[in-house]
Amino acid sequence: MKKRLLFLGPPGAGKGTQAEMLCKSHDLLHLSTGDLLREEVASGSALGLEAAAVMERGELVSDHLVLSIVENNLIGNNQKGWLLDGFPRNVVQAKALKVLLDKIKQPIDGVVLLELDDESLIQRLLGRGRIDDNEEVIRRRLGVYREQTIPLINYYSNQGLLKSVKAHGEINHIAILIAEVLS
Ligand code: B4P
Repeated sequence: MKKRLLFLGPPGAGKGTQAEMLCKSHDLLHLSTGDLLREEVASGSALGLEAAAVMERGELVSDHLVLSIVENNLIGNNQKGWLLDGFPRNVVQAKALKVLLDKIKQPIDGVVLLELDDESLIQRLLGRGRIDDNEEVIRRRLGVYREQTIPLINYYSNQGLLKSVKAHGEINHIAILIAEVLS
């Protein structure tokens, strides 16, 4: 199975849910920029306070902050592979990631796009109820996804790396579909 992976998809598509399962079963390092940012917020650091306000509005945290978090966690990792969940989220982040991965000689070998319709996304996120999971903020996050993250679909598809998976239905069924496209 491919071992250096990205998960792309709209908020609520299940990136975090599926990434956790796949990383456990295949001993991959799971790097979720959303989780790492929430840890930064919980620590009460100055950077965390800045990130909290941005996340509560449903916007993207600065590329600089996210990139330094990813770099710190990827360099020195000695697991068999890694899965970046929710990163990159725009073309600037994708290009910076390429520079980093070229430096450490660990190219991406697969990108999984989880696809789900807006109404299902909204229902899932309202059901979870995190601070940024109210309807107004969810709609803003979907807008940010369309404007900034969707261009990455062509970016990775042009490199022959993209595999799409329909992310509706049972969690275990989706996990099987993901394993199939990565085998
Ligand atoms: P993230 O933490 O990445 O969260 P997400 O995209 O909203 O959720 P995800 O797709 O992982 O959904 P999940 O599995 O949890 O981002 C939050 C914020 O952090 C962003 O808005 C941004 O501000 C900031 N951020 C993160 N990365 C950034 C970056 N690179 N640059 C800048 N800013 C960044 O699933 C959602 C719910 O659905 C859960 O309740 C789950 O249980 C449920 N679910 C999952 N699969 C299901 C299924 N098959 N059926 C039914 N329910 C399901």
